[in-house]
Amino acid sequence: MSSPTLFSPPTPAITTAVPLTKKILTADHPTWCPGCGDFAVLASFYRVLEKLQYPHEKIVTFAGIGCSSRFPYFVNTHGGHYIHGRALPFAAGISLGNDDLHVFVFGGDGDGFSIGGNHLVHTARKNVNLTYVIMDNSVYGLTKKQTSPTSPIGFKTKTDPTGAIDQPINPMRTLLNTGATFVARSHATQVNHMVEMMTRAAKHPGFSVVEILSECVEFYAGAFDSSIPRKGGTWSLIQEKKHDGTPEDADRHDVTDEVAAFKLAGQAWPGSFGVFYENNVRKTKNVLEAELVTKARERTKNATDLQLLQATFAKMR
Ligand SMILES: Cc1ncc(C[n+]2csc(CCOP(=O)(O)OP(=O)(O)O)c2C)c(N)n1
Ligand code: SF4
Ligand SMILES: [Mg+2]
Repeated sequence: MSSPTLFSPPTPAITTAVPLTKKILTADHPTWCPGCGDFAVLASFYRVLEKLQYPHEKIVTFAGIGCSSRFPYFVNTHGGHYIHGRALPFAAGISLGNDDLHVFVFGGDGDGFSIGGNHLVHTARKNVNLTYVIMDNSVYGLTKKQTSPTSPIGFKTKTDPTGAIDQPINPMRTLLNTGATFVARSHATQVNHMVEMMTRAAKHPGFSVVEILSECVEFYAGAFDSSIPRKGGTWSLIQEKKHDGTPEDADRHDVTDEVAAFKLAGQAWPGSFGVFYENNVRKTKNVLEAELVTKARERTKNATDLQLLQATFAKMR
């Protein structure tokens, strides 16, 4: 299970001629436990792709290791299942080398915030054009209940049998701090909301990230009940500014205001859901690299790669 695999979709001829449907996009039978929140994230992602109708051969789904990271197996697109915590640098390379692809990365709270935390910071700050979906269940699910970086203090696990003692990270503050240019939060019990957040993230030019609270029914049942209305919880949606000149608009959230986003991120648990931050001004690394290449081509008078190599060897003689 934990050996990394790179794979192409099982269907031999992917064509852009037929509209993408859930049937076409379904690759394998999900092996998650019955009731796992990740099923709803997958169902929502099918809907996102049905909505966006990207050319099938231009979609890539990628992941590290974890229950949530099995995601690409269940989506019939190009993709890969890679090393725990290392999906982002690999996916960044895919995006930077093939700017016409739509790159999606999936993972868990452990994969993203723990072992892959450093990669998250650097992929985000570079504003690589890809979408990262973190399925946060506040536990290590695949390895059967260890404390994760989002487990609350007191949560009893195999690594903390008397209850977690370390301060958990605040995912929204952490993501905002990385320099990600699109940061949103959703919940696996809210399919329409997930579809909206993932669609906006996919359309965002740059590094977009959506944290989705997705319950692990096996090892942390009830973790997110406080944000599920039918279980007595509070579902608090971020009201975004409409710029309509009405007095009530003054109290709405400006998604371009980083300070306001940090303030929202500091709310008491279970906090709010929606888009915390969106910056469409900062250039992506994809664009910056393309500019570098263009300038270099101009400087070298559009010499071919072979000519450049030969010139370099000639200098070394
Ligand atoms: C380099 C490496 N370290 C540790 C592991 C063991 N391991 C596999 S998944 C995982 C944590 C999974 O937790 P999370 O990322 O939250 O995903 P979930 O299973 O909860 O969806 C760990 C520690 C591994 N496979 N590879
Ligand atoms: S162990 Fe938890 S996260 Fe993993 S499939 Fe089962 S319910 Fe989902
Ligand atoms: Mg987890």
